[in-house]
Amino acid sequence: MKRALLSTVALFAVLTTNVVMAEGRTPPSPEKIKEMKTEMFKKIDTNSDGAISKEELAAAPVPKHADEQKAEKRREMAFEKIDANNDGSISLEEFLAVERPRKMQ
Ligand SMILES: [Ca+2]
Ligand SMILES: [Ca+2]
Repeated sequence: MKRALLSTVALFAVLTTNVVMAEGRTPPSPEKIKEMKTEMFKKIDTNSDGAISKEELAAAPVPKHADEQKAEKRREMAFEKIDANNDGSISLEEFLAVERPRKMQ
């Protein structure tokens, strides 16, 4: 369970890093984070049906230096973690419910 949570945080960190970098250096407000997450959701939801399928998540970009196999496993685990009602897709609500990674020590 702990490992799955860490993977979610790792995935989320990877996804948000791109957005934060695109947004500049200002620390984002909670509203901004929600907005960013919604944007991110829309980006991953390529067929715009309001839910992220496993396939869509698998197609989401990963950093080039990332180990493909590890990234794949992480995504699998993250998917299961985020999909709170286990219906096989991630709704925007479920996506927004993902906690922001705490500050790394
Ligand atoms: Ca979709
Ligand atoms: Ca779901």
